[in-house]
Amino acid sequence: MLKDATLAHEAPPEAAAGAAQPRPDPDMREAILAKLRFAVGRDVSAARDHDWYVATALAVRDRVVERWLDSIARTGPEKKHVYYFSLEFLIGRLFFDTVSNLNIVGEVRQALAGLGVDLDRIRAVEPDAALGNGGLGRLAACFMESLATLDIPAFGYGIRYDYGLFRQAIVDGWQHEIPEDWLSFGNPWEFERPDIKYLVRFGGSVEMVGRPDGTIQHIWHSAETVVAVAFDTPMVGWRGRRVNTLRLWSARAADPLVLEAFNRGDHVGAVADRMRVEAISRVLYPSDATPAGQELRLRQEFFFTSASLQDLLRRHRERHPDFSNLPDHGAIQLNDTHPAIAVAELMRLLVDEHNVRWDEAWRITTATLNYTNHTLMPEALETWPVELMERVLPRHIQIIYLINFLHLESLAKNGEISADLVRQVSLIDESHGRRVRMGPLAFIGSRRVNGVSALHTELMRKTVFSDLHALYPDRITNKTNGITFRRWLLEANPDLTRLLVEAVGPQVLDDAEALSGLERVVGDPAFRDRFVAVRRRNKERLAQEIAARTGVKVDPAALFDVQIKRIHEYKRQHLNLLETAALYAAIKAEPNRDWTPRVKIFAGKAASSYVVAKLIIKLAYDLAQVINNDPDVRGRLAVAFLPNYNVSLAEIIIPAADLSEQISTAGLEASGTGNMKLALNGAITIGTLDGANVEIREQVGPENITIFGLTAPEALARKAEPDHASRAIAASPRLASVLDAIGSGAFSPDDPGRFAGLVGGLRDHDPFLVTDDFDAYWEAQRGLDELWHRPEEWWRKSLLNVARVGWFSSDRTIREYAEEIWRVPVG
Ligand code: 26V
Repeated sequence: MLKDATLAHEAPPEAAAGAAQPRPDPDMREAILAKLRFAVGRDVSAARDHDWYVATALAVRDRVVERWLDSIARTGPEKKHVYYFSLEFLIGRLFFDTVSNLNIVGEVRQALAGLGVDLDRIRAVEPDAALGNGGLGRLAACFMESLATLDIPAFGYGIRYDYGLFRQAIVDGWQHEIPEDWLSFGNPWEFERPDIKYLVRFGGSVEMVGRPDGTIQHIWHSAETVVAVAFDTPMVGWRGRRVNTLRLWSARAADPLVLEAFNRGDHVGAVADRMRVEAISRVLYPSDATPAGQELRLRQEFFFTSASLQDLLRRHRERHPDFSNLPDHGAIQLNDTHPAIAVAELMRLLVDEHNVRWDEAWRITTATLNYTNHTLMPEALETWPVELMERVLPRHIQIIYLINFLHLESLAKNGEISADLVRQVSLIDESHGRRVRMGPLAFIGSRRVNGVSALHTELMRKTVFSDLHALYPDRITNKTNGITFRRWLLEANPDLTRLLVEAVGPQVLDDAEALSGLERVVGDPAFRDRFVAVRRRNKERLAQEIAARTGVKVDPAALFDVQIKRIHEYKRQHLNLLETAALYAAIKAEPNRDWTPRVKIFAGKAASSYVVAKLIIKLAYDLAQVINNDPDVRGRLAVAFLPNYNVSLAEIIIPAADLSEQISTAGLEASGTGNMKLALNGAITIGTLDGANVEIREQVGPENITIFGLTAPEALARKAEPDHASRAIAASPRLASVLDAIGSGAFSPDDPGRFAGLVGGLRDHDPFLVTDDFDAYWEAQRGLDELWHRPEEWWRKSLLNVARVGWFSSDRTIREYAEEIWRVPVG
């Protein structure tokens, strides 16, 4: 029998983590006090929140280090390691994650309370480690946690950016970007390793020298040398079973360069060179819209890839006579094409630096590397101008040419190949200037290539990689994304977690599939009431946050309708906004109907150069201004755009969401992972048959998700019809009128033409099929309005979502990678 709701609520959140009732831990108290005094240099009487945060983090870190060293010690050198290469790790805060995974929340809370300090206050002081843009970077962070949880020896490799993803300020509805100086107060989680450093070279020329045996040696005379210095952050798995290393590289000028310049008397030049070198790890590129294309980005990609490869080759050589068994001891995962230069760099290191024969080096490379694709949008696929590569990486372009030659030659050997096929599968794109295509390079250099949802992987096989797939039919495999339940359930939603533990038992903390035990209680009214009460508290907390951040007051009893993700035309926040404006008009036209009270909640950043995305934010803001200030709709409709979406804000919004908006144009969202986080916390999804939504529908059952709109093949066909938008608009008076209103300035009286271009674009081409899906979306939303009036049914569906999404744990995803791609044992 379940206990009374209030009792459950009053239990400390750490009970959710399955800890025995916390025992007072004098060691923790003393450790915190010692850190405060001797590491922070403050007396108790003078200590502020930040000092307490650092002191506690350092005390906790000591316990992490014990397990970290232990993990390394018990992982014999012969054990196979996974190396996750990623330009992005979107980690968020580490303090509570670490404390929670070590199962010491209770001890830490008590120790702090005894010192008059509130754990929840000091944990909020920590800045987010925002070393990523969105889904791809957050996936890397979830994977690092699951790798440690599954006791798989692994390194994450990336860049230690001085500045993470910009902070978003909204000024009068317009996005402003503010540098994210996350390291300005220091970072208690990282260990600088001045002794672990590698030289990464750029530019110059290549000399060819004949060897006595007739082969040719290539000597790269580089123009510039950069030092990559390691910074290690421990990644703690669930229950602290294993601690892995996230190794991020920072760029430093090589001293000789400075000295030489000084000797020439060129102080200014020396400083400028130093700046240019250190710029490599200065800032994360904030675009997930179009590949950056600039030289600095290519330098970042090569910088961290080369340092990481040198690091793992060095470790291999300390234990093995040669590299022939490298694939038995390491598996490298390339997170998208950002580290795809690894194909050429690993070949160069093996052939040029370690004198491995080309064929043997190719065998080793293609048995070690694997590549994950995260988007099929043509404009997003990375290519680099040949001219730029020749200048920045002169030896690598030669290697790429040779790989390409051998690749095309092997096709020719296997039969006729047409000029067309060569054009399709060549690594060099000749269609608009000569460019190196990084996707095909990664494909050819990898043992396995994977997509991130079933639909996405199928589309990879049929579209972008169809020709390569025909040549290598076993290479592409699917690995549907997942999320770590520790952060997105246990830590973000402790009250729900506590309830779930009571309902299905503590094994749910270790095994996401145990959530299915909830099926037994979905019909129990007492349980449902408690579930609704937990959600209500989460919604009250979000309402407070909305008021604090935007001044908008919202009713926690209303349906919280949430769209949180990067702002993108393909994600179609503007479809949601058109529906919002249409709903506003409908409420005004029929004020006495029994409208379902809704709060439309948006959050997300736009790439700084993405003009339309910024205009979409402005539209959300302008709609909010009008709607929130109109007494006719008060209590029925409100709109809030929450500024500066990041991992920490997601942790507040997700547990409070009733409705999850996953409305991308079908075929364009590779997977989505926010969709999983929201369903796990009890939101019902309204979505298209896109990305992982397809598999969410399979898991939760079609009756527990609201699917609308064109399917991927339908969308493709519709887009080809030149007049699709005008026909859709002509067929929908509601759509026509909402477009007229927005386009003519009804929501922007200060600048009536502000949205004319946005609306004009929809009328003219509408490449993302907003107009085509509008009516179906409207109808789906009205169906949900009605469902909200039948709370028993709504909460049953909501609970069934929680019960049936265990499969989307990143533990399951990582287990699949481990078994099928990396071939490493799972603990
Ligand atoms: C997307 C787009 C779309 C519009 C045109 C240009 C462009 C460029 C890049 C991207 C996304 C870059 C990679 C990425 O973040 N992909 C995301 O990866 C997530 C993890 O696999 C996945 O859940 C998201 O669906 C996918 O967008």
